[in-house]
Amino acid sequence: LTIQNEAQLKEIVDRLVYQTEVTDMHTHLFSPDFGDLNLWGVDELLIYHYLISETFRWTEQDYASFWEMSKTEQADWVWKKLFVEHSPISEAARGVITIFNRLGLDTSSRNLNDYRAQWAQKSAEQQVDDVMAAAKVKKIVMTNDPFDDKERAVWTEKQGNQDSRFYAALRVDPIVNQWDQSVSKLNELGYDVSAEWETRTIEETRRFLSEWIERMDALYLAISMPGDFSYPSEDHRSRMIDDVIIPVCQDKGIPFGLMIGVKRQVNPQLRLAGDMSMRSNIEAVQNLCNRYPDQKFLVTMLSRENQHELTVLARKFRNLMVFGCWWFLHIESMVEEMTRFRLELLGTSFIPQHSDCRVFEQLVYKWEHSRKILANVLNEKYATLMQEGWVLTEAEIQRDVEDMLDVNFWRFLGKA
Ligand code: FIX
Ligand code: ZN
Repeated sequence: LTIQNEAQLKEIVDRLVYQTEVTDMHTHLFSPDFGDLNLWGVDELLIYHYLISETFRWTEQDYASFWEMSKTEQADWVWKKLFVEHSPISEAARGVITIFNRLGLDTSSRNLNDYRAQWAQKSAEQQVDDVMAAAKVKKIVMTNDPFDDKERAVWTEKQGNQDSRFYAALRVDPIVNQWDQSVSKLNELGYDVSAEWETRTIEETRRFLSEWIERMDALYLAISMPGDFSYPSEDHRSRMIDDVIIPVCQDKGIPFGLMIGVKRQVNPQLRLAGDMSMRSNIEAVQNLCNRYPDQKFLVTMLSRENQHELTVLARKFRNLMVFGCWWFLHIESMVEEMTRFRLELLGTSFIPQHSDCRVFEQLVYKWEHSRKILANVLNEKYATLMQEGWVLTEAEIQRDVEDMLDVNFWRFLGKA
């Protein structure tokens, strides 16, 4: 079925982009198997760290007294400052309103206790089903950390993840970025490592990763790197990557995911909300892709200034998959800019978005806001092709959209 005109094109592109079920390849969500690690509900939505840092801009209140409050009190405070005393215009605040509206709440009432009462009628399992249906997300990749005592207990003492819609990604930040603290933790878990970088330590750290990849059935190893990450370098990071991470990834046939450009804790008083972005040196990624052509790298970067060169680099290395508009880039203007030049440089061979959700209902707004932009940019690109006499079919557009929202990720993993 060929597309006849631009009105029909728009109907088809919008429908496909809004309806195609997504694989969300990086989140901080958990399946209901993980009990209260699965965050959901209106209070959790309001105390999302993005909103906490925005709220503090409107008050002189000291940080400590905020952290001493109960969750409900914190949520009341965020609601008052960001939704009552000011309009919820920022991306994160607007997102809450999108969620309320899509889940059928009356956004005009502004009555937080009514919203709470409506949420109280749900179970975690029900809400996970309803939100995945509303957001049209079919597969969710979690962020999994064996050093987290609560999470580890679910994997080792309970059933682990039994929900086939959820997948694991093994986070390796501590062993790469905080080796000194990790040594004792690994010892506690039964791995014979020492602070010295010697054969036994290397073998045992490999064994740690291999065993946890198997236990979790992890799709990839993941890390966030500071903006000053350089590779190769005479430092622990390069040693860990060369001697442990890459050999294990190669052995298991899984990608290494790098999220580069964080400056952690520029304001520690804000806790999780206290991190900043930082420009990075793209050569680290170039050198990794070059040294390990058989190893796949999933990469996203946090500063706007690195985006264009990262996309150009993906033209040079097929083992590099660019993904998502991360964190402070997950705002309308940046998603639009990045999606546009990524399409212009790479065609459809990238992963335009991941949600990074921490609270379950956020899937609704993060995906809807991004789909809207993707649909607009795609409409424009297909329209210019049609103007040149190129004949498009609905099936071709469906293929392209499915690639970007779902299949590119699995194909890169060798699982599609
Ligand atoms: O390192 C990460 O995976 C980051 O996404 C998080 O640490 C960050 O706090 C976040 O939630 C960003 O969206
Ligand atoms: Zn994240």
